[in-house]
Amino acid sequence: MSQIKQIRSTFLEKYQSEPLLVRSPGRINLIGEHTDYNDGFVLPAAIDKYIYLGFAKNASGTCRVYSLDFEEEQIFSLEELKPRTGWINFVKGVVAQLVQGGHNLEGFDCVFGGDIPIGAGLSSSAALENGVGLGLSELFDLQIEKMDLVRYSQQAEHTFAGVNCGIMDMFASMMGKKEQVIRLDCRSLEHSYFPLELGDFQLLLCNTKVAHTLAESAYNKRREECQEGVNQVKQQFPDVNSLRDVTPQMLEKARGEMAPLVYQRCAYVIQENERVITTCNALADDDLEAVGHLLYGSHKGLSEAYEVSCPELDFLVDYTRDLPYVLGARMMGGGFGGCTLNLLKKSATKEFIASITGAYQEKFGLQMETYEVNVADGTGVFEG
Ligand code: GAF
Repeated sequence: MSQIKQIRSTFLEKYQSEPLLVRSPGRINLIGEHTDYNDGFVLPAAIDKYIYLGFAKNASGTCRVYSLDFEEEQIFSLEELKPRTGWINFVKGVVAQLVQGGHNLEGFDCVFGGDIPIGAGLSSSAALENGVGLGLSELFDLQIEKMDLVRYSQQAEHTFAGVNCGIMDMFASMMGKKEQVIRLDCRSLEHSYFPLELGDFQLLLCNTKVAHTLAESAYNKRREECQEGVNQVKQQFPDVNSLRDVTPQMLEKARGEMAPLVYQRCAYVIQENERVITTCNALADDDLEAVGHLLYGSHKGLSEAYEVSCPELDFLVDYTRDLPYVLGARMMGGGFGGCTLNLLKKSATKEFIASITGAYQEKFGLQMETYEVNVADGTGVFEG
């Protein structure tokens, strides 16, 4: 049964009504990792892997939410909007933001499920948060701007999931456009769309199927290290507000005052920002070989300087280096597991999947998954 049919039939069975339907995508990020919370640049896109959600009012003060994937219902009152554990936080967190934002909510029922692999770094949580925000805005006719919904999703993540994330994931999921990557300035939120024309090449994700527990604490730690770097540079250059404002020369001048690790983290972020700009130029010139080199450069920085990779991700990237049909590869997202992003020749995809899957199985005893993704539209009401 299709996801949509399943949502409808579960909704009817559990809540006896016909739901309003919303579709919310996961995301990839071509390049620009750990730059978003440093006011920098990123180059993400929404993908054709989705969470589908159904909503209906229930004329009470109670919210009943059913997850198809977890086969579990959770119920909460609009009077009691405190974090719990597990998936419900992504729903409750957004509801809390809407209430705090002064929007008039009443009780509702919701059923959701989808095909974004969980824990793969494809932002299933941002997709869920956006879907909840947009769905409730439509259901209660709140007419909330998409950009405000993006902010509510980010705040939900900070306050209910405990991850001090940047804005990239929810922005890409909400604002995505078919066949276009988004060049986003995470400071001003100015953005432009770039057609992703890969010709004989394509993007392929390899899912390590690992999600190391370090991820959340290390993520928050990296943010702190970047902030420490900014504070030190600021002593000599008072106009600096984030790493976005710091040039390599400024960083060198402040180096003496900095712990070596802080310097290393900041240097990575400054270089990665540069790589986003260079990648946009290479895409505009149809120079996919250059894009491939930049992907490898990003991975090296993430692995060696920012230290957010892991043996499984490094193995998958290293494996591609001698393959003539792969132009570039890198870990994608926060790190410590999840997916690598590979830019490779379409005609070699089958051969690539067979050989890398076998090698990964042999090395780690794990069955890797691969996804051929297409770039898709962002969160919206689903009329199908
Ligand atoms: C995670 C975060 F949620 C994003 O905000 C971003 O920082 C990313 O890691 C790293 O680029 O996905």
